[in-house]
Amino acid sequence: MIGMFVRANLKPALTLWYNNVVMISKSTIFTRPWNGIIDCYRTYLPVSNKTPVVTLNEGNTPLVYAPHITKLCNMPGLAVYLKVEGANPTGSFKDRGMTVAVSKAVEMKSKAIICASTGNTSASAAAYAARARANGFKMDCFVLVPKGYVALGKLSQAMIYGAKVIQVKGNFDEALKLVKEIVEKYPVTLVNSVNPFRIEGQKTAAFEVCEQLGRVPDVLAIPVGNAGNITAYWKGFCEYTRDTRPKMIGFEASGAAPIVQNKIIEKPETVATAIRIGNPASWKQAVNAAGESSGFIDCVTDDEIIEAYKLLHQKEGIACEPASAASVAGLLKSAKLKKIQPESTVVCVLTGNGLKDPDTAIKSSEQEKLEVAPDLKEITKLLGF
Ligand code: AN7
Repeated sequence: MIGMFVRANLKPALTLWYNNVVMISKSTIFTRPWNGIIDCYRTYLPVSNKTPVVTLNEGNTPLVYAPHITKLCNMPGLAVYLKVEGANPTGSFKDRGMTVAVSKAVEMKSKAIICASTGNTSASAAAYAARARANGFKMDCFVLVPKGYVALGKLSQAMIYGAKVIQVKGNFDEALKLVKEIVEKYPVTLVNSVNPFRIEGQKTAAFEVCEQLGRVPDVLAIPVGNAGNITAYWKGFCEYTRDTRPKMIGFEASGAAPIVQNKIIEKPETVATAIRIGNPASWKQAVNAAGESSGFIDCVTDDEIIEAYKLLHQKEGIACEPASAASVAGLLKSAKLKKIQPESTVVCVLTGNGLKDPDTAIKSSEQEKLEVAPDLKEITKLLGF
């Protein structure tokens, strides 16, 4: 009854469902549509049959082999895979957490959600609030974002999904402090990753990685901002299997590296605005994940981030936003320093979609803007023929 990819030590629900395919025997395969992470991993999540599931069919994102990055690491037997979380409904991993957080908010009769955000959380919250309304519930969405430091795609998402967007003349850390004060006094649910339901939902990405790979990876490389996602992946791996766990290696941007520097950064700065965070809410949990897994948390410069961002697009054909490229930049840095073992299977998490930040894409592309008359000769000359 067990397919070739399914390991003997998996728990029942995971043994039964391999990527939404139930393998009865090698010759009999039943499939059903993908209905999101709560549907697939229900037994691992804090939901009951009374929870009204608010979903956009998030999850089930591609895991893609990366031949060029594998080669660049220059280590015998190493293999690098990319978990493309930009393929989620609003273009980031936040959707995994938001489906659980908003479903639970609805279950608890909440009528409004709020978050502080560097952009992706606000886009996701706005979308799932809209979906809750579609399901017949009252659900307002309020988002506080740092003015001038949110990528264009994300800001436009929060606005068109119908959230009330408040641009704060301050940074993310200040905005988070404010929303924490607001939820103390007013009837509104906080959906930042300090909400434990967010972590529960996001841990499902670790389940998927193991299922898609057919094994637990040796190393998981991940960007670190507010440190919720590294916390969630570690929880997921710990729940998935007892005997093998990956080394968790997390990467902050060097201008916003409170964990690496072991101090709060009052004025964080980085091109990767998603992780422009100076006082991460899940700081301790991130340090714990790195420590328990024999991994580490390091930082990468903006130049290293942009270099990885360009090579992901140009040498792998895989799009992501700058913050996501921190995982690959970090892996390349670590491989060079021999902090990765040969023969390792490495998964880099690409947290957000490339279309989120068109400004940085255009700035980084170094393409000349070629403009000509509609003239065949002129054009073929430009093409080099
Ligand atoms: C693309 O949206 O914090 O370490 O407010 O958007 O779990 O914070 C975004 C974070 C990495 C870091 N990559 O994840 C927000 C927000 C992308 C992100 C991170 C974020 P955490």
